[in-house]
Amino acid sequence: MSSDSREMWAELGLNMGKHDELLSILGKIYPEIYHKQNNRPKSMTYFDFVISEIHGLRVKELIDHKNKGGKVFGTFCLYVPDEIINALNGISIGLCAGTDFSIPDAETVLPRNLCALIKSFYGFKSAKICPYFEVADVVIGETTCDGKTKTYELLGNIHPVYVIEIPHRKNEESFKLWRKEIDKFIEKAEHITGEKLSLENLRNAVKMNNNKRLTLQRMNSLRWNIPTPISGKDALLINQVAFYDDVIRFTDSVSKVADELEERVTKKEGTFPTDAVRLMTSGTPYAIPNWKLHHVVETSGYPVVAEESCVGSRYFSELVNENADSLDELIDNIAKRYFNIHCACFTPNDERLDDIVDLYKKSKAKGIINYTLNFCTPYLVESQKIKERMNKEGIPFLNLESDYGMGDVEQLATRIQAFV
Ligand code: BJ8
Repeated sequence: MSSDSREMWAELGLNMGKHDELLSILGKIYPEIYHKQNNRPKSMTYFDFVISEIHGLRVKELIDHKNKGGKVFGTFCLYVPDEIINALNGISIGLCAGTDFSIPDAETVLPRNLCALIKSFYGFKSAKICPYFEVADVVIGETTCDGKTKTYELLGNIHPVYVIEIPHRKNEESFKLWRKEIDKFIEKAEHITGEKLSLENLRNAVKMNNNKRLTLQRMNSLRWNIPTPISGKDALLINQVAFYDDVIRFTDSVSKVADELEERVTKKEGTFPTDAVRLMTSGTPYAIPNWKLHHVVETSGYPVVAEESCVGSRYFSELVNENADSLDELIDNIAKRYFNIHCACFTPNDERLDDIVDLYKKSKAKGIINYTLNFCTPYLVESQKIKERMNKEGIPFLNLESDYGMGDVEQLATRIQAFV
């Protein structure tokens, strides 16, 4: 990292000692996990560069955006509508939440038996080790799981927070509540940015985000070929970077990866042998830099070919209907698209079971690893329903629970090998 970046972090008030330590850990694990892979697509160079500058250039871009009058919105959940933020000259950033490095700081305030993702993000803020957090004008929280809902109350004491209420049932009354929540969010976002939503700026933002999701669909569906032309780890990295890179540049870079993968498919060139046992995952999100499960699975010799996850199919499988004659109609279309995300925070959530079966068939996987972060009640309990459905469908299924620590890596590898 350049000395300019160090100056920038100091100005943001980061805890420089801890931040250096974090970057040094990342600097060691990334080459180990990523560079040692077989036959990576050349177009992944862009994503290697993004990681090498993870707290540098992108943070600088956000500061430049703010200096020109724009705003930055930090988020932790798929239910926060990016289109509205972008239409109002805001940038939406998925904040750091994927490492145990920040967890000891969080545990001075939060209970230990809470999901790692929540503790990780709280620790990033309380210990001042995430430049994105310090750049964010506001964090947009949501009432999804109880852990996040209550943590946003505490977070509100140390950072500006606005919480969107997420209904938990998929019926007409809940949709009406959701639509009102979107209106309230628009009002808040207009107030923060000083901009006004119009049919034109919202339509542009919808198009831009649809394009991004379509490109992710294209890249991810190329993984379904045999042999798979890209490792699950590389695909995961792309799906993670989606949350904080510039939308247009990111879309362009993913498109280049997809072009290269198409060529590989034509030549039957893969990253794993044609007869390698293909696996897909379902479950809780993989916030960057949580590469643990994919690393364990793929170093055991099995390519991961799809993820039913918020860092995966739940993020890109649905688009916003662009056909709307009025602003109100377009907002309605956005509300519908987001209401149709099948998170376990909804009850019942049986559409998710269909999604998993559908992705399993399309990806030509041979088994599903259902991965849940420890203490995530909604996904842990829903695992039972998934198991019952997969048993009925005759789909091999393995339930794994883990956190961000590396202590269980060998045990995970043994269980995965036994499953295969
Ligand atoms: S739409 S999955 S991003 S809520 S893993 S913090 S649920 S205890 S992250 Fe999520 Fe939105 Fe749903 Fe997706 Fe709570 Fe579970 Fe932790 Fe979770």
